[in-house]
Amino acid sequence: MKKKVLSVALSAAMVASLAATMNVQAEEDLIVVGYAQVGAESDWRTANTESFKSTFTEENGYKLIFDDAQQKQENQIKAIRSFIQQDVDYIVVAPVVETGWETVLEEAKEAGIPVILSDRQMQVTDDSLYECWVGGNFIKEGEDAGNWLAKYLEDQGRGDEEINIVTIQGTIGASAQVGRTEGVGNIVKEHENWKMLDMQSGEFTQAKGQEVMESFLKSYDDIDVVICENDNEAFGAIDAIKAAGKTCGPDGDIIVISFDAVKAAFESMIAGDLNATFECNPLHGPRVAEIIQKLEAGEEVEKIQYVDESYFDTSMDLEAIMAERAY
Ligand code: GZL
Repeated sequence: MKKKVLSVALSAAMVASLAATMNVQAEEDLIVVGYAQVGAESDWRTANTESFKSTFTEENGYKLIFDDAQQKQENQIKAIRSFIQQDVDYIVVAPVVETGWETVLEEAKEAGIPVILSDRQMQVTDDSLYECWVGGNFIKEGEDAGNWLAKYLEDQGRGDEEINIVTIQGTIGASAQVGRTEGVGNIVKEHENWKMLDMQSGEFTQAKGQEVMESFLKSYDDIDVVICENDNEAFGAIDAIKAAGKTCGPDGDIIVISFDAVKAAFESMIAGDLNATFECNPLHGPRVAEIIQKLEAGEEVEKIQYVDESYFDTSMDLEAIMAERAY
């Protein structure tokens, strides 16, 4: 009997020392993070998910529990409740829409589990329900797009022309949709010769973006500009424009502007279809890990943390820029 006990003890010691040499932390030492992701609706979302999965690894000291809500708020709420039941160390949420979160955030607070918001924001009366938010400045993205259009038209000698615009919005109620629509609207108001003919949601997807653009083209025969609230909607809109026998891009009938600046958007600009895309950096994984490390160390964290963003258009050396980008 003693020999057996001895051999078990020896093998346990060997496993522990092997783990130590391989820098693999024991399960109980890992920081457990539950991530309630929106879905997999766009190239941006894919890059955002990859950023979390490549950051929150066991070798980096984390155990990631990942949930894809397929763009449904009820699925995200279910995921948060499951994270609470599993007593994770941190809950991270990319909220599909801004409202309807108070109850489940109260439950997380009750359970003593800190919540971090990534990407989109939540509207809550008590902002102590979450530690902080990290993401894009959506209103600024919209205003930058509007100002880019004004300069582009000016440079084309169309500064005083009557300009008809349609907008394919994102998921209604999502921060990115709310902010981009507001931002573009702020600039449209500054130009009395611009007319916003129509706005409809394309749900941030290519298929719905194409469908909405098809309906716009049937309703209006004089569209000059389409604003797409993400790149995937723009890809769908471009397909619809071409199918209707019209052209788009720098020398086309319709100017196409979008948001995100994913790799496929660079390819579309290089192909001469998309005019410009306004960046919304999806690489939130490292930023959230930095926040968690600060919280672990008992440090204060900024409540609102914007990521760095830019824009890209066909006047730039897009091949060279694309070669340097991470997504
Ligand atoms: C922006 C993000 C948006 C992207 C879309 O931070 O919430 O959701 O712009 C994605 O591509 O679907």
